[in-house]
Amino acid sequence: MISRKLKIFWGCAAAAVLTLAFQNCGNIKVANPVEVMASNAKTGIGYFCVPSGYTLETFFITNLNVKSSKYGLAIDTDGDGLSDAEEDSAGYDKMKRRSADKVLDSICEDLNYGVDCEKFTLSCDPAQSEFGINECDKMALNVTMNIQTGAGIDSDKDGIPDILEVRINSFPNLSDSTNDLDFDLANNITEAELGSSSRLSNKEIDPRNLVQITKTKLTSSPSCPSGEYWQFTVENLPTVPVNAFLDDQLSAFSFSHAENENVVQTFVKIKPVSSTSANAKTFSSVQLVTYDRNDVDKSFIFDQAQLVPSGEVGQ
Ligand SMILES: [Ca+2]
Ligand SMILES: [Ca+2]
Ligand SMILES: [Ca+2]
Ligand SMILES: [Ca+2]
Repeated sequence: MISRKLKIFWGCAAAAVLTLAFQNCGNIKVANPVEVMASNAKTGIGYFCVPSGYTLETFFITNLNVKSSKYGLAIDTDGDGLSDAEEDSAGYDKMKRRSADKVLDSICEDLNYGVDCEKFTLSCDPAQSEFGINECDKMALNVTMNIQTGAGIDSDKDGIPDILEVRINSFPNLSDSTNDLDFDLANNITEAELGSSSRLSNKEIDPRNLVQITKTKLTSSPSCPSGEYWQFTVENLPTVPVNAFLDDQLSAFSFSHAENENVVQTFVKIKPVSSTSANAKTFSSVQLVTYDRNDVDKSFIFDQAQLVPSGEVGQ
C-alpha cells in the first residue's frame, strides 16, 4: 500500500511541477462515502472591517463536518478532512483527528504527500493552531523547509490557507489558487469557497451540497470609517446530523462538538494595499451550528468579533 502511494505521489508531484493542467491525480477512494443524501442548509450574514492600508484578499467559510461528493454529502465527525466512510475504509480512527497522534489524517491519506504516519518519528509540537494545523502537519506537508513568515498558515501565499488546501486537495506548497485541475471552470479559490474538491468536477456535485457565498464591499459605515467594509452573505451552508466528538488534542480552538452540532470555521486574509514590507494578516473563527432535523431554524450569524488574529504571512 505504501509503495503504491509513493509511486502515485511521485507521479502527481512531477505532474504538479511540469503539467499542472494536464494531470488529474484523482482521489483513489474505495468506499462509497455517502451517509447523507440531502442537507439542511443554513444561511448567514457577517461583516468585516478591514483596517486602513489593507484590502481583502480572501474569505472562506467551511463546515468541517461535511464533505461534498458526487454521491451526496458525507459526514466527517472529527473534522479532519476525511469522511467517516473514508476513515473506516482506509483504517483510520473516525473519532480522532490524528489517528497515529502526530499528523492530521487527511494529510496522511493525501496521495500528494505519501506520508507514512505510523512511522512518523520526528519530534514536533502537537498543539493545534487556530487553523487546526500543528508542527507535525507542517513537517508532513513539507512547508517548513523555507523558514518564512506564514509557514503552515498560507505557506505558498496564494490566498488559500494550508488547512483548506488539504481539504480541497490542492497544493499547500505551490501557488496554485488560479489553477483548475479538474477542468470545471472553478479555480482553486472558488473550489475553496464552495467547499469542493479541486480534483472532482463540480458538474458531478449537486449545487445544494456546496457552500454559496456573496462578498459585497459596502460603501461606508460609522463603525468602519476608514477601511474597506465587507458584507459576507452565506446563501447556502450544508449541515449534517452527526455524533458528538471530543477533540483530545491541544487547540487554540476546540473542534469538539455535541450530537448534531456542526463546527463551522471562517477564514479571512487581508493584505497591504501597496507593496510594503508589511505582512498579510489572517483571522479565523469557529462556531457551532446545530443541524435542525425539521429544517426550521435556517439562519445563523457570524461577526467580526468572533474572528481572532491567526497569524501573519510574508509578502
Ligand atoms: Ca474524519
Ligand atoms: Ca480521523
Ligand atoms: Ca495557500
Ligand atoms: Ca476546478
